[in-house]
This record gives sequence, C-alpha cells and structure tokens, in this order.
Amino acid sequence: MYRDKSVAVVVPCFKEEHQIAKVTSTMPDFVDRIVVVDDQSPDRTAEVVAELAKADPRIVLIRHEQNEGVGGAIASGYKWARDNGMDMAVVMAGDGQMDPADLPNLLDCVIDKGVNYVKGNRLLWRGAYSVIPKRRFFGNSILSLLTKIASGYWHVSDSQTGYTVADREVLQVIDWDRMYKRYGQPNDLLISLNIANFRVRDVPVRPVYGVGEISGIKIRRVIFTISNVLVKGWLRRMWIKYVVQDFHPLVFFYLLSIVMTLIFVWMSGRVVVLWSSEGEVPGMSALAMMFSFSVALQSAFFAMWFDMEANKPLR
Ligand SMILES: Nc1nc2c(ncn2[C@@H]2O[C@H](COP(=O)(O)OP(=O)(O)O)[C@@H](O)[C@H]2O)c(=O)[nH]1
Ligand SMILES: [Mg+2]
Repeated sequence: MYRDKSVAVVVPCFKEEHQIAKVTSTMPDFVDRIVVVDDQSPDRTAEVVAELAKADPRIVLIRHEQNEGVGGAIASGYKWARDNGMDMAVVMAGDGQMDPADLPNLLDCVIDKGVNYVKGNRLLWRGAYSVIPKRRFFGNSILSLLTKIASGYWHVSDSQTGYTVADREVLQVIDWDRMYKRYGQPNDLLISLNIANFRVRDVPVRPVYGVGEISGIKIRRVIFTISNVLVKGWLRRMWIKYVVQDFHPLVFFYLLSIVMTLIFVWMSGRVVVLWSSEGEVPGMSALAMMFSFSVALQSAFFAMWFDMEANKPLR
C-alpha cells in the first residue's frame, strides 16, 4: 500500500531473462503486486520469472499464448489490475530503464493533485540531453510534438515513455481490448484519455540508459507506424470530441487548413511546371499559391490554439 492505496506494477517483458531480476528485486516495498507479462519470449524469461515468484509472493506471471506486442502486454496487466480492484496501476519496463526512486513522486501526483494519469518525463530531467542517445532524443521530440497535436494534451511531452501511473477510474473506463498493441500504445492511450476527458500530467523522471538493455525499437520503422496511429487517433478525437459529444468550430479551421494545403500543393506544382517550361507564371496562379499558403497556416494555428484552450481543464 502507498498512502492507503493499493498499487500494482505492470511489467511488459520480452526477452528479458538477464534484466528482469533487477526490476523485481529493486521494487519498493509499498508495491502490492508485480504483474509480469511475458509474450512468448524465445529465451528463459518466463522460467526466470516463475523462479523469482517463489521468493517474492507479490509477483504474478501472465503468459500470452502468442506475441501481442508491448501494448497488448500492458492491456493484459491493466485488465488484471482492474479486475483485482487495484487503486493505481503503474507501468515499468522489464529491462531496468525505470528508476524506482521516482515512483513516489508519480504516485503523489495522482493522490495529491487528483490527476488520473501521470507520466514520467525524461526530457524534463536536468541534463537529460547528455544522457539520452541523440537519435532517441531527436525521434522522441518529433513524436512528442505530433502527439501533442493528436492527443490535445499540449502540456505533455516525452510521449514515448513507458513509466506511467493510471488511477482506478482510468482502469475502469478505457476499453483495453481496443488499445493499440505495439510501440504506438502510449500515443494511442493518450488520445483515448483525452476523448474521455481524463486529467494527465508529467512528472520528471531520471533517464536510464546503458544498464544492459537491448531496445526492440527500429526508429525508422516506428516513426511511420506511430504517425499512422496518430493521424487515425487525431481524426477519431476531432470527430467524437468536437462533433459528436460536443461542438467546436475548431474542426472547421482544421478542415479549411487541409483544403488550403491541398490547393497550395497543387498551385505550387503548377507554378514550378509553368516556370520551368515557359519561363513565366500567370499572376493569378502565383497569388493563389501565396494566398492558400497563408490561409492554411493561419487556420491550422487557430485550430491548435482553440484545441489548447478547450483542453486547459485537463491539466
Ligand atoms: N510483453 C511484451 N513486452 C515487450 C514486447 N516488446 C517489448 N517489450 C517490453 O517492453 C519494454 C520496453 O521495450 P524496449 O524495446 O526496451 O523499448 P525502449 O526502452 O523504448 O527502447 C521492455 O521491458 C520490453 O521487454 C512485446 O512484444 N511483448
Ligand atoms: Mg528499453
């Protein structure tokens, strides 16, 4: 129990036979349950966890019949926590990249501030830039920016962190079977949380690298699959939140921006072709190009601004 609240820590695990013992052995005493979800690891991960469970009765091992991805593993852990009446469910990776010393800060934010979902944020840690590998830092920053636009949580960054706390209400309201199953899971969940009007906040956590972890992420591939999750999620959020459940003219601003961007692309193509083939461009085409560009940009900025205002109560 942590301040009279029960805490389960969900640990997604894939090929972590060498790392997992470090995670369970450093787990603070106030954690009531450690739900390790193995996903058909080809190595001895499941055996190692079963062995560890003999010494630590808090450990629960869930084994998937087939590999469902990190998001699928987190969904199983959350469902376990929900069905067992836990007050808070934490997610920590099975490779030792989360510092347990940060956990009280994350839990305090849920208890004291009434926030429903608290995320660790490695980018807020002083000196993070020198600890996080540069490619990671860069990829994460881009995805964080895109996730702001898609999720409506403009005050949240480090979208890819796997260190999070969800309260009881989140566990009960979110449909875990529909959550995205692979590496875009944190992005997809943020969008669903926003649609359900949950409060979300970041707490600085220490970035941990070089503890023997082997990342399963291929940055180049993941940027595309996650972008796909973000575009679909953004459309879903706009539709449900601002058209179906409620109404806000910002959807028209976004729509105008998209139409104007298409016109801009078409006009600039035309201008380039005419310029290179005939050496000159009709004034109207040049004007239409500039006009569509400025309207596209302005309406996108207005839409973002309105979205930001509409989501202020969810901080
Ligand atoms: N259950 C399960 N866990 C996974 C899967 N892929 C990754 N993980 C775990 O998810 C955590 C984070 O994955 P990792 O590849 O380290 O991502 P990174 O730390 O962001 O580079 C680690 O504990 C992995 O063992 C999977 O397919 N299934
Ligand atoms: Mg890792």
